Amino acid sequence: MPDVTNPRPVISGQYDVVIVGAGFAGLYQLHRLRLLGMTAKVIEAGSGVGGTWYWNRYPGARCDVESMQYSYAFSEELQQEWQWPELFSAQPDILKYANHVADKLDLRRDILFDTRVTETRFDETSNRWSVRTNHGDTFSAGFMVMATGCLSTARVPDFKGLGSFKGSTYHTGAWPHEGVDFSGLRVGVIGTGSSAIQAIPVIAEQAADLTVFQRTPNFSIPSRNGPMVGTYERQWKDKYPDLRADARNTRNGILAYPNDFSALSVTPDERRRIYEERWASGGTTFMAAFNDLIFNQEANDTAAEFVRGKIREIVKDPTIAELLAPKDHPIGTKRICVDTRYFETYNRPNVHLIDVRSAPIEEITPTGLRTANAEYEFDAIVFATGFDAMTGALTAIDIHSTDRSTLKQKWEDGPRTYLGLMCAHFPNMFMVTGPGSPSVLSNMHVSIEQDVNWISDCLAYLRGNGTARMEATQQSEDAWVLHGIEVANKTLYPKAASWYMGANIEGKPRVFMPYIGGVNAYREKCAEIAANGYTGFRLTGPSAVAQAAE
Ligand code: NA7
Repeated sequence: MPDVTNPRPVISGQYDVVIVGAGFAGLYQLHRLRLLGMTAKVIEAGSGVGGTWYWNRYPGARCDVESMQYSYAFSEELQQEWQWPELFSAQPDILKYANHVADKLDLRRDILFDTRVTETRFDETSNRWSVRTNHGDTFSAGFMVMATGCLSTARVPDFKGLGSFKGSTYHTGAWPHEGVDFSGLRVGVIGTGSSAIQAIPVIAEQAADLTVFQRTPNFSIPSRNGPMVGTYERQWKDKYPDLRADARNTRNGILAYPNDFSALSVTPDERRRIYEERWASGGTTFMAAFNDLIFNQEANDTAAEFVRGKIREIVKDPTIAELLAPKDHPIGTKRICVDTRYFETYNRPNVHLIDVRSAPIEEITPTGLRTANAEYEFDAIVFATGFDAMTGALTAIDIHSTDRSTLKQKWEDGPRTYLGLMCAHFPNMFMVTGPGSPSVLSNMHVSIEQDVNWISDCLAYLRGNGTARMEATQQSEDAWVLHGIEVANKTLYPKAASWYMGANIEGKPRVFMPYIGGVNAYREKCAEIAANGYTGFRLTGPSAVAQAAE
């Protein structure tokens, strides 16, 4: 039975490609397929476009990559005409941009909203996917492109008593569209990741009283956000094609003007001067202060200690400052946060910090929550508890392989892909920014365009060569997984219990999921594989695209 609250007539159809998700990846993929003359249907769970920026409407939500860089590069007209109001745009502006792109390219007519893909099966005779939705729709497609996003499955820990709370509860990743007014309320926020760090200063200004429950403190750098300055915008727009190309050739797809020398190669005074400079300019590019911060523990310690020193300077109560100063992971090995007056917020009399590492949350109660130490009463609880990152949206769908298992079963011990783009035994299924690609370690727009361009070129090649079926070989997948582990182990990243490692979900295997070799190296590898006729993939059969078009 369809599990929908809003039933509608069942739909069916045949397409060259079904795209799952209408975030920035799905929108661009649809555009590229249209340019190739292929038929495509996008299936989207939300009522609108924008993906992450459709769902994450919590107060203070904004991108931690500068907007001049966190935007599409594929259209010179688009990048020239669009004006970002702030350096780091807020969620409503980014969503406005996604809607503008959808309107400008007339994308909506091929998007099915309010619909979730629930099950997909590959028919080995026709070499086509059958795609089912929660409304009972069935679609047939030669290819599937999973543009499902890396942080799209919001997750609330399995707290005892969840649901018993009489007040209001919210998750940052599924925020009510009408907004929430916390004025005069006693609010509890659980979590201190990026979302909480952005939301807490804003909620604190509204709420009568705000209590933050912190398990692990995070490193955060001030964003120095402000209104977009005309001359700065002009500098970008005048040289956009060159600057975009430069960004694609960096490790993480962000122009950060890194210093190409070790933190240990300069005197302590010089090191401090460089950190001060980066702290003053703000943002994630702090980590580009030296070239060995993610490789060398001793170098990393200097950056971590600098930031801990800043926290101690900002937060007036030394006990709270010490609680907020991260000591359990190297800086940058959990997603570094970017904030606007986060640490300053703890100087407010209406804000309290509770350490739930030493006294964990034991139960959500009808009136609030109870930790091992005390009971707290609230009118509202905000779960800023993150996502089933990178794999959650894919394993939530029953994607059946050709060897009678599902993707969820295949990935029981951690995700396995070739280039993050395809998996063995899942023919004709592409992933945009899948696990095993740089994805969340990069400027997502850069990685999305890279993957969508590669997939689109590949589909054109398959059509041109009369190929109906493409699949990663087991051998190439195994080799890529091994390479991913080797590259990760050369860095400090595996030292952190992060969502990159699946460590935020109890029972999720601890595997470093994104590819940390750099977007530049990854791009070259993908291009080389394509240029050599898609090495590591098995290509067979008469053209599925041609068949669908007949
Ligand atoms: P994150 O970064 O996964 O943060 C989730 C937070 O919730 C983090 O502080 C967790 O602590 C905390 N958490 C999770 N479970 C619990 C329990 N059971 N008790 C107490 N605290 C808990 O998600 P965000 O939404 O903030 O950010 C995700 C990404 O979105 C971000 O990195 C950017 O790329 C954008 P923990 O650290 O696990 O101890």
